Formats: sequence, structure tokens, C-alpha cells
Amino acid sequence: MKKFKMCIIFICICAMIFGLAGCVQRPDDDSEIPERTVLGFSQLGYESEWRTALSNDIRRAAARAGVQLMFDNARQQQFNQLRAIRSFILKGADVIAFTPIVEDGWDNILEEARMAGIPVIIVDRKIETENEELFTAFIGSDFHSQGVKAGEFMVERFAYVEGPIRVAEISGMPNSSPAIGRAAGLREALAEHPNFDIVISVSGDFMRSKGREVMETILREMPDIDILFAHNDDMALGAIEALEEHGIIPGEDIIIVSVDAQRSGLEALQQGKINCLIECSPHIGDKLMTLVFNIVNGEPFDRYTYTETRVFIHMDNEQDDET
Ligand code: GZL
Repeated sequence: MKKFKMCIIFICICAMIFGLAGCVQRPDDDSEIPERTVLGFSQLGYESEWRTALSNDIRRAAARAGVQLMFDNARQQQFNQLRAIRSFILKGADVIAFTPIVEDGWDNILEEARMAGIPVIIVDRKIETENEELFTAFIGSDFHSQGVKAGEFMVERFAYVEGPIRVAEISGMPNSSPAIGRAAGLREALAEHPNFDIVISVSGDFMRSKGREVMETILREMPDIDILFAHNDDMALGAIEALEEHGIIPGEDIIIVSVDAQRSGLEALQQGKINCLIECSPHIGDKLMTLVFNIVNGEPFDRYTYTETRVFIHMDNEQDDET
């Protein structure tokens, strides 16, 4: 009898253990650990310090946000961007984002993403499209206002100079929205000031090496200029190398205005080699991740998000003044 009781007790204890096991909060078969949001990001290249800063910012932001980032670098080729976006579609990304190297040629791939039900965020640069519905949101800076601010600095700096004040422009990559916007903004700001004359404009593709080459060309073709406007720091720094090789003092013999305000540009400003920097912030990553989550979760979001643009001016023998 005693043995029988012991067996009953043992069976009860086993039943309790397995029964309790049934109560443990373990994931049941169809409950999934929430999947990470997958973002496919096509970066246009690594032509400048600014571009590298943007890539690093987006990688860090994705890691912070727990977003699974598929990152592709197109090495300055639109074809590579189209291929990368198509691969993100085939891999079933939740959201696709890309920095369009030029303004046109995106409608077909964006239509493919739309057909696949994948929202697309345009980052940094803008596109020209027949159908604005082909993308969900844009986050970047206002290139036109950057050009206007550059022109406003020139007008103020040469307020009491009769002229002609000869301006040379080293522009960004042809047909890219920053090159188009900055050039238009500059011309708008100078339109009311006929004593300013943009005497030459040559593309340096946003690259330091080409900025130096182009400056050599400008010094040959148009040796007598008063102001250099470079569409980014890298080209301004390349131009400064050429000027110094010719014994021309940057920031004094020629007033230099540039855009981006990355570390090397700010150092040149501190040294007085660049007189005015228009900021173009690469700190887009966190805003991009918030946008991704809002879109994926069906929450409200702004279709256009712009980063801030500050102006830094070198004050002779004084601390640089941020205006
Ligand atoms: C601006 C960005 C530009 C930078 C350059 O948002 O697209 O491209 O001004 C970069 O430095 O090459």
C-alpha cells in the first residue's frame, strides 16, 4: 500500500511539474519575436568628407535604432544605384532609401518599388519626376537657400566696392540637385547687384582633386578674380592648394566661400583661408530612422524634412563668428 501511495504522489508531482511547464510563459508556436525593420540604403559614393560623414551617421543611427541596414555604395554610378535598389526590392526590404546622384532617371525603379509595395525615402539630394507619388518622403537640406546665403555674404563683404567684382564658381556634379540649387541661389542673390559678375563656372564634381584641376584652369583662363564660390569644402580645399602653389593668398587675395562646413573646411576657416562656410548638415541618420518607423507603423510623418543651414564667417584675428 505504501508503495502504491508513493507511486501516486510521484505521478502527482510529475503531473504538477509538466502541468506547470504548461503555464511557463514560453513563446507559443505562432508567436514570433518581432522582426527587425529592414532598410535598404543606396549611397551614391564616397566623393567627399561630407558623404563619408553622412554614411557614418546613417550606419550609427541604424545600429542605435535596431534597424537592419542593407548598405550599398554605388561608387558614383547611377547604374549601381538602380541595381542596388532593385536588389533591395527582391530581398523584400521594408523601406528603401537612397541619395540620388543625379536628378533624373529614377521613375522606372521607383515604379518597381511601388508595385512591390515598398515605400521609398529620398535622402540628401532631390529627384525630378513626373509623378511625385513615386516616393514617400524626402529628408535633406535646401540647396537653393545655401546658394542665396553664399551670395548674401558676398554682397555684404563687398558692400562698398563699386566693381566689377569678378566671381569664379567651382560647381558640383552636373545635374545633381545641390549643384543646380546652389548655382541658382547664388545667381538669385546677386541678381540685384550688377557690380557682381560671375565670369567663369566649371564643375569639379564635388571632388578635391578636380577642385584643384579646375582652379588651375580658372587661373589660366580668368586670372583676375575677386571671389571663389565652391559648391563644397573638398573642391574649395583643392582650389586652395592650387592658389598657394601660385603664390596667391586664399582668403585675402581671393575671398573664398564654400558649402558643407565639415572638419577640414572649418579648419581652413579658422586659418582664414576660407572666409565663409555655409553649413550643410550630414546628421540625417536619426531623423531618417524615425521616418522609417513612422512609415512602417502607419504613424504620421512629414513628407519633407529639412536640416538646418548655419553660416560661419571668419573674423579677422577674432574667434569665428557663427551667424
Ligand atoms: C549635399 C551633398 C553634397 C555635398 C558634397 O547634401 O549632396 O554632395 O555638399 C557631396 O560634399 O559630395
